Amino acid sequence: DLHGFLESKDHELIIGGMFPFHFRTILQNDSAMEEPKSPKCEGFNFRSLRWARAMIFAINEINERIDILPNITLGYQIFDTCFTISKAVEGTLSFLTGQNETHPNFRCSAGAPLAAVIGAGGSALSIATARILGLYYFPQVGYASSCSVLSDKFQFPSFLRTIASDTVQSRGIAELVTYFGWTWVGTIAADDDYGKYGIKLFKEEVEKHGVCISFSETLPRIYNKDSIEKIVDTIRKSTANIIVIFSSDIDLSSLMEALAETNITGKTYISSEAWTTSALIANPKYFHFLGGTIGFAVRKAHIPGFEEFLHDIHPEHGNDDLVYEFWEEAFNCTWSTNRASFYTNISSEAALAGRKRNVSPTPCTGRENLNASHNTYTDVSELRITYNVYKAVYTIAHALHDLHICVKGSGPFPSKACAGVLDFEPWQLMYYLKMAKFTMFTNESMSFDDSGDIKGHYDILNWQWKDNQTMSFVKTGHYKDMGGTGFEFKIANSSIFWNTPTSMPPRSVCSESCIPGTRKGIRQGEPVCCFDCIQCAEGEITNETDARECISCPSDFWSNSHRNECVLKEVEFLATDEALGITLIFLSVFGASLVIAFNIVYIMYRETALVKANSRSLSYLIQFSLVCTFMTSVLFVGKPEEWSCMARQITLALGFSLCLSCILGKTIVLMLRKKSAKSKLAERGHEAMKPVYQIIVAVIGLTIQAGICTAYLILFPPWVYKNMESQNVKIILECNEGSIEFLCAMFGFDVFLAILSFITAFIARKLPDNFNEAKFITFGMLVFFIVWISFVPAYLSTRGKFKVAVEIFAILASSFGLLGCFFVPKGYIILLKPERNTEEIVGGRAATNDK
Ligand code: TCR
Repeated sequence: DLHGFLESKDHELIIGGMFPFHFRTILQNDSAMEEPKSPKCEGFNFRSLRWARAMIFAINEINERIDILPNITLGYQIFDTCFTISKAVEGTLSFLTGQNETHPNFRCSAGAPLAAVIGAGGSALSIATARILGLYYFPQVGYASSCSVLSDKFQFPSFLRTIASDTVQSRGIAELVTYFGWTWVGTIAADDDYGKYGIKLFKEEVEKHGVCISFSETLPRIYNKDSIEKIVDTIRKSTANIIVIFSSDIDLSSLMEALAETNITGKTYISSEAWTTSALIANPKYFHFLGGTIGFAVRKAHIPGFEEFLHDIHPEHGNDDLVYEFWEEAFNCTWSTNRASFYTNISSEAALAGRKRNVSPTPCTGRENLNASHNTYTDVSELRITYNVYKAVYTIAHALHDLHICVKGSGPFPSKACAGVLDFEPWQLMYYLKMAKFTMFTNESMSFDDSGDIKGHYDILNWQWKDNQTMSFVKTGHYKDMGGTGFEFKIANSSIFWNTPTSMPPRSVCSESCIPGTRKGIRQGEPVCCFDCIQCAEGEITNETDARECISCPSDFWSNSHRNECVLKEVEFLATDEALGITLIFLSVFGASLVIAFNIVYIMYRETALVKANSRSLSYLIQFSLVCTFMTSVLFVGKPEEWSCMARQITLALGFSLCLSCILGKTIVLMLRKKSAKSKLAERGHEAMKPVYQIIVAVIGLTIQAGICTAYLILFPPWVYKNMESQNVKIILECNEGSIEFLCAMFGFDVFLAILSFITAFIARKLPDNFNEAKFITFGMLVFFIVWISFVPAYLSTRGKFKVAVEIFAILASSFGLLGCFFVPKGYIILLKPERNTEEIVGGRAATNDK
């Protein structure tokens, strides 16, 4: 049962190795009736034979070198793990016991001490074996076990590896995904520590950058049609175009087989290191959907002399069953001795597809030419894990060498002791392994950090079609761990082949990003990357893409129609250059000029009876006040200013109060005259009828109003107010009246005067003289009331600049009303009916004249 590759020679130290020469163990019909046997394996793995050969090659090299372990020959002992934990544990126990109770596959020079173990391939196996070896602090150097938990030195104290932890790779893949702006990715993990931890780390990393996971699937450990179908279905249904797969090629093959039968295309796969350069997956029949795959791979190296060494293999030169099996697989023939059947009778390809191998009738001759056949074993174009194995051997050799050259008296161990190279304790070698520092022939410097890992350095490979029949892995970038959280990420976009219809990088987002003016609206129960874009409400904007919230515009601003900018609100007021404003100004100027015209007529005809009959100064005062009221409406037009706000209300109130108190004076006189005519108290009545008293009434009225106005201006002056509430899109520039109470008092007083005049005029209306002046005044007052009563609802129901216009209309209407009722009839007589302008007709009371 002992087999070895090396010619017999005395070996002083043994290095153990564990490689997955087979894909799986054969399911055994369990029976408790017989002694249990170690299960057989099936599916020959060419790739790991190359790895194992690299180990032997490195050992041979070291044995020949005189600078490393010059007088010591290394041997090896290699076990097949069959990609199964139980087999790996079995091998480990054999290493530790040194017994051949369990069957070792490769063994050389039994009896020599075992220095360290290289292996055991996949992480799950290494975790299992490292727990056992860790109990004895037995050195183990992994070459492909990259799972992050193996960095934990508390659990795995004696485990070192020549591959970086997956933390780095996951971070690198996350970087790649964010680099291309993919925010919607699916993940598939193998059902082992490698897949699960790798995807977990990837997710953690990628979620920091706001990427969402569309689906997470786990590949079944043991082939299961239903679960594979389910995964295929998920991939088909998902809108994610990027799928990250963390799995070994062996576990992945059944999924790829299933995918090849569907017509799912347009997906870009991101491969983890374990299947990036796998010949099993990079198969031409998968190319239509796997082309364009981007993968991470550990550094590769060209090992000089290794190719020749690989070819230097022949079953009849060594005496190992494995080589017979290899030969049968490579040349599809059968050895008459049928030695290989010890291991398997199902070929690798056939085994993977679940078919029975049809035993080839061609007998092997031993003269088959390995150079002519191309298989994974002889392919030296992608020596990556192979190089890791090579490095692992060198690490052990260097550590042994350091241990060997220890100078007595200055050693690292208690009381400065050294360890003997042929009788050291495992922990003593462990010490040197951790401290190992050397440079490989590739100039790569090797050293381990505290967790026994090396620095991550990955090539980023792109799967491209070469000559329409082979897949080539084109290096398009690299990812390098710089320690801490630093890294170097470079990718040459132009050299990437994308398997998309446009040959452009695929997009993979759940929802396209929201343009400025819209915000992200979450969809209940869906990942954050899936959202609806909702337009901002009026008055709110967003000026960036993918905004979460709209921001309200500042108070002077309003949103534009695209909702991506705040624009200054339009300021509204009754301007002097718009039609309405001009018309109103024109009307008021016209009214004022009419009044002035009457004034001129009065002056010109001042000696006529009619003018004389009415006290002249009072008439002039009324004319003056009407000019004032007419002109105040001009103050209402134009941009409101502090002064115009104050002036408009004051002049209006004062103007009306002057006008009305003059009229009141007049109507009082008329009323008294009527009374005195009745009561024959003519003389006393005359007293009261003196124009002076009329003026006094006017002055009193004006003074009271002036008092109210002053108090108003001092206590609560009106101010310019930007009204933003009543309309969103506009700022209405208006005068805020300050105190409504005072305003009411002012105009209330005017109304009070008007009511008094109305009453007095009404009483005096039947007075025959003065050509019915009282009647006209009554009528004028009525006009005044009607105008201002209708003003209130009109004013309250209008907005913005029309509010002001309504007020102007009221002012103009009442002023015209007063003008019309007061001066027009008189003017008519003075100008057109001078024959009636005689003392008799006017009333013959010259005494009322103010002269
Ligand atoms: N780490 C994997 C196994 C693995 C592998 C590979 C297997 C890696 N690279 C290449 C075959 C070929 C990386 C693990 O399980 O840790």
